[in-house]
Amino acid sequence: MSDFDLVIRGGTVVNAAEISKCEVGIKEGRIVALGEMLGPGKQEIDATGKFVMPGGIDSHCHIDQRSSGGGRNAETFLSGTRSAACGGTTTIICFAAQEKGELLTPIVEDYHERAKESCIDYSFHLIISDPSDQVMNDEVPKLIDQGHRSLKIFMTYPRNRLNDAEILKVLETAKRKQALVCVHAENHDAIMYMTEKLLAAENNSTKFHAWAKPPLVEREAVHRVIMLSELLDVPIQIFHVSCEEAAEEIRRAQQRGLKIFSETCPQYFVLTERDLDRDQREGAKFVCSPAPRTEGDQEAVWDHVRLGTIGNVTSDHAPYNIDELEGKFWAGDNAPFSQIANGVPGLETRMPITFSEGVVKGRIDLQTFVAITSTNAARLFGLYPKKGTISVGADADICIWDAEKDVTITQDILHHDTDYTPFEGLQVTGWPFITISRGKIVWENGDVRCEAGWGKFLARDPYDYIEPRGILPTPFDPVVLTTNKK
Ligand code: DUC
Ligand code: ZN
Ligand code: ZN
Repeated sequence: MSDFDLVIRGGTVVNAAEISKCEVGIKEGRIVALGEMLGPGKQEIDATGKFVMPGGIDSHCHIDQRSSGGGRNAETFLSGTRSAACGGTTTIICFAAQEKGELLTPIVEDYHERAKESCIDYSFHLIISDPSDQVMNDEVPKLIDQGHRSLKIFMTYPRNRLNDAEILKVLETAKRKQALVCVHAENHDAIMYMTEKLLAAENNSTKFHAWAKPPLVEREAVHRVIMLSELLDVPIQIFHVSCEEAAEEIRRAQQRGLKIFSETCPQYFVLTERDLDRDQREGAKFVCSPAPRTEGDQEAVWDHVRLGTIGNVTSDHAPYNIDELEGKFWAGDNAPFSQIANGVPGLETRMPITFSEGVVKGRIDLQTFVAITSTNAARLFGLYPKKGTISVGADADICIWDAEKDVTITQDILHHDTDYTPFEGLQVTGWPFITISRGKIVWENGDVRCEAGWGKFLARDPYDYIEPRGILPTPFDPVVLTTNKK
C-alpha cells in the first residue's frame, strides 16, 4: 500500500525563504508531506545531488497571440507550454490581446478556447488597447471577476498605445477591481521621431533599432507611469526593465514607499546592442523592445535584482519565425528595422540562463534564483501559496534541478515552434532534470512527457499584495471605492 502517488527523496529543497534536506510526498497533485523517512510512493524519484525547487512561473510570455505590429506569432499553446515545461516552468501568464476598436470579451473567450491544449497551468493578462467606456465599465470588471486579475498596457506602438488620460482610466478600473496593471514603458513620440529621422537618412538596418529607442525613452515613460500610479495610489508592475536608467527610476519610487514592482528578462542579461549590428536576417533575431543595451546595463540590471528593485525574471517570449512570410519579415526581406516583428523566443531558456548567469557566476544565491523565477511572481500575481513554493498544501509544481549540467544552447535542443533562438551557442551550467506539473512528470532528463490539455486555467481571486498604500498626493480621492465615502 502506498502512502503517496509520488515521493521525491535525496534532494535539497530550495524555497525562496529556506533551504532544507527533506523528502517531498505528493498525492492527488498536491504536496502533502515534507519530512524524513516518508512512506512509499507509487512512484519514486531519486533526486540525490539535485535541487528540488518550486516550478518556474513565467509571468510574461506571448503565446498564440495576434500581433498588432504585424507578423504571426509562431507558437501554439501546446508548443509554447511544452517548451516552458522542458525549461522547468510549470505556470505561465500570457495574454489576451485587444486591439483598438474591438470589444474584449469575445477575444478572451477565443484565447481560452485555444489555451485548452496547454500542458501546464496558465492564466491571462488582458491587453487593453482601447479603454472605451463600454470596455472599462462593462467588460473589464466582469473579466476581472472571472479571474483575469491583471491588465497590460502599452505606452508605445501605434495600434496599442494609450495616452496618459487613457492610462489613468485603466489605473482607476484596476484600483476599483483590485487588479494589477503591467506596463510596457517607452516614450512613443520620441521613438516615432527618431525612427522617422533614421529612416529618412537611410539608416534602415537592425542596428538602428537600438538607436531609435535609447534608454532615455524607457526612463521617461517609466517615470511618467510611476507618477500616474502615484496620483491614484495604485500599484503597478513595470515590464522588461532593460537598463540602469529605468531601474534607477523604479528604485527611487520604491524608496519613497510606492508599490512599484518590476521584472527583467534573460535577453537583458546576455544580449547587447552589438547583437543587432549584423546583416538584416541575423540582426532581426535580436530585435526586441526595449532593445538590448550594453554590458554596463547588464550589470546594473543584476545590481537591481540583488537590491530587490527588480523582483522577477520573465521570458517575454514573443516568437516570430525568420523563415516565414508572416514572421519577423512580414513586411518583406528588406524591411527597415521599424517593420521587423518585435520580440525574441525564450520560454525554455529563461531558467537555465538566469541560473547560469546568476547563481553559477556568483551574482545571486540559490534562494534569490527561486524568488525571481517563481515565488515573487506567484505573490505578485495572486497565485501564492498554491504556486511558487514547496510547502504542504501547495500544488505539486516542482522543478528538480541539475546544477552541474553543462549545456550549449542551440536551436535543435529546444522544444519551441520558433525557428531560431537568440541564445544560439550560449554555454550554460544548470538545466532542469525533471519538471512536475500538479504531480505529473512532464519532462524527465530529455524525455518530453507533456500531455495536451493537462494545463488548467488559473482564475485569480483578489489578494493583499497589491493593496493600495492608502496615501494620496492630494486630500481629494479621485477613485472613490465606496459610495458612502465623502
Ligand atoms: N513588448 C512585449 O512586452 N512583448 C513583445 C513585444 C514588445 O514590445
Ligand atoms: Zn512590452
Ligand atoms: Zn511582452
